[in-house]
Amino acid sequence: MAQSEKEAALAAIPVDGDSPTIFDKIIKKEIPSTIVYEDDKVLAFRDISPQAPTHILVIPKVKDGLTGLSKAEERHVEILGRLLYVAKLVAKQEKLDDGYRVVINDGKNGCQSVYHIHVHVIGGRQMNWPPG
Ligand code: TR5
Repeated sequence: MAQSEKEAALAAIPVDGDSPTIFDKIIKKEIPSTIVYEDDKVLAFRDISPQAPTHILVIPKVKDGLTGLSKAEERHVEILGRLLYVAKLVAKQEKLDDGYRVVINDGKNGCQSVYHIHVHVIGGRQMNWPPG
């Protein structure tokens, strides 16, 4: 049986600093992904296990210690802003004109499974609140 998102998150071992994750291989194009946006600093690609008709991950190309939001420092302010701006750009590109959800999972309780900061852009259906 396939591992659920929650099981994957609980099983994930947080990595420190700049230790590589699967996202490094996606950035280097060593493993395939469906890229929907790319610039010199940011990559956005479709989530392999979509939770809605549109589910995109927006990541920095250079992690610079930013394994998750809780590790953010002053030097990360610019890239954090850029990740959110690109989230907006891809939502527009995907025509999520009726709205969408932007999520950053952090740590075990936040169900983070990949320790390279990423912004989920999820849309194409009605979201619920509160989240589970
Ligand atoms: O749980 P968090 O917030 O850490 O989100 C990590 C996300 O990465 C999940 O939604 C996964 O489905 C997604 N993911 C994991 C892999 C992967 C991916 N998205 C695209 N391509 C992927 N590959 C090739 N390999 C993964 N292990």
